[in-house]
Amino acid sequence: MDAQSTRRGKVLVGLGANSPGPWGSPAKTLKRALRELERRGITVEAVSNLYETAAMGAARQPPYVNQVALLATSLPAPALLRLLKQIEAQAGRRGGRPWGPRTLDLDILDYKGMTLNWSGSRKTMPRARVRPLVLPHPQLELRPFVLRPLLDIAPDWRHPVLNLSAEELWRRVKKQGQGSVLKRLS
Ligand code: PH2
Ligand code: MG
Ligand code: MG
Repeated sequence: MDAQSTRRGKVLVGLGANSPGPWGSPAKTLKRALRELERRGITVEAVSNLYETAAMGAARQPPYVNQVALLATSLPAPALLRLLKQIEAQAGRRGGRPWGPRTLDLDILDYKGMTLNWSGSRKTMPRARVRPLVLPHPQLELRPFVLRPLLDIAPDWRHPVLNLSAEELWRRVKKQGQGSVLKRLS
């Protein structure tokens, strides 16, 4: 990891849940996850509204609650990822199918503008058991459930590879008719 990663900087994280767990409903679980991050020394600088979104990419499953948060941290990306996985486990997340229902999903969408293992908007996700960290998060540019909440807190954020803003990406997915998401919950 280069020196940039140990400086305090901005990180975007996507939160999602579509199954109740030990922390309660999906909405309660997301709220608690943000508290856990703060308890571990991460600054939560901004949070989006909550959105109820149709499950994408997997056979019939309950709708998700999704949110995006802007964090500030000096943790290097791999350490932050480990922390997110710990919080997912605390929230009752167990292995399961890669895109199956989950009590909590925490994804690093953007880590200080860094690019790592990114190989384009692939149609398929790697199914390997241990997946390498990919930055920015793969396919975020195709996902209304990420782009809409992102727009709440960082409309001018630019995709580090595609160099399009959140606003431009959101307009693109809406035009392609993939924007069937969304009910604002908060
Ligand atoms: N996450 C997935 C797969 N599909 N669909 C919605 N609406 N929201 C998600 O967070 C989501 C999904 C894999 O992580
Ligand atoms: Mg995810
Ligand atoms: Mg995930």
